[in-house]
Amino acid sequence: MGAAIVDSQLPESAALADEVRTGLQTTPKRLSSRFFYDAEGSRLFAEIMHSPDYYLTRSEYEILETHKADMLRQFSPGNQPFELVELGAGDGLKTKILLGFFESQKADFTYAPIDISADALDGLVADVRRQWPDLQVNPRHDDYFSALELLSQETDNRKVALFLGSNIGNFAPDDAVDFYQQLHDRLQPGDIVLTGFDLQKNPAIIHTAYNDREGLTKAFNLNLLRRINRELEANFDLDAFDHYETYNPENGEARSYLVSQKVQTVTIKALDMQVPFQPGEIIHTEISRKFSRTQIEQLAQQTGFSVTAWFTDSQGYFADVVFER
Ligand code: AVJ
Repeated sequence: MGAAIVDSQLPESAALADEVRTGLQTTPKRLSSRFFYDAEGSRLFAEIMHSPDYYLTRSEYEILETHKADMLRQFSPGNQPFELVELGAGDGLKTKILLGFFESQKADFTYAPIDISADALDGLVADVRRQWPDLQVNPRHDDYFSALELLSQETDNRKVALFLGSNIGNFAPDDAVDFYQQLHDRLQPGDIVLTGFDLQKNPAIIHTAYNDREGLTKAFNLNLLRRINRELEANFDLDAFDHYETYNPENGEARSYLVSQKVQTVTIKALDMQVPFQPGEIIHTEISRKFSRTQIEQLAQQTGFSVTAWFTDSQGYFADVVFER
């Protein structure tokens, strides 16, 4: 049997308390998207990935299906063993394309999925172990930053870090540079990072992806308030907040907000806090950044990586890019 899930005992509830205490006392109010992924949030995100308006998942799925053989050649020239480490694995929907193909080719690799959602990770690990009982799986319940440690562990095998799904889009530009610099510091020469970048495109298409007709993105965004109600004994009235999305094609930033529909005061008992809202006042909850090819090449260059492969879907909506250390 495989090893148990390594849990860093993230004090997630303490982190949420800190975030809410500072974020709701700042002007404009803000809460980090990292707190979206409780059990319900992970479930809603899985639904978003299947929704017709959220093109990102379909585009990346197509890329992985089409280029899985090229990717294996990149990761494992001459069949050399490698360690696949996935940052923010989620339910692994897309990664399973690679795992299944790599297994069918008898590639010599191990798989270390890392995710902040214990529920998503448990499901993924159970699935992977059922489908490929011979694959060595080393899961870790953790955030991206602690996951960097795993990448600095010295081994003889090449490390291949997967950072799929445009998770990179949640970083502010400076934080993205900082993160790749940290990856560069921890990896060895020859190691690889495969990143999924959502590309800049017709702004209307992007806008709709975060304003889907089924209201899934709205439910996903509002779920953050439900989580705060439950974990911090707050009394947010979910009907008194709306979802609002902007996309700015000048800087490639999609931004999500929660909007107070009226004058109201929310009580957060666990923090002994009262939070007043004006009508129309926002809480900024997420950045989902879209990239140009030039920006991606600059990110690699600024942080010491070389771009060794560039895979895109037939519509040119999304790119999975190989950076080599
Ligand atoms: C999981 C961060 C890539 O930003 O597109 C989906 C999350 N937010 N709909 C994204 C999300 C709203 C998603 N990422």
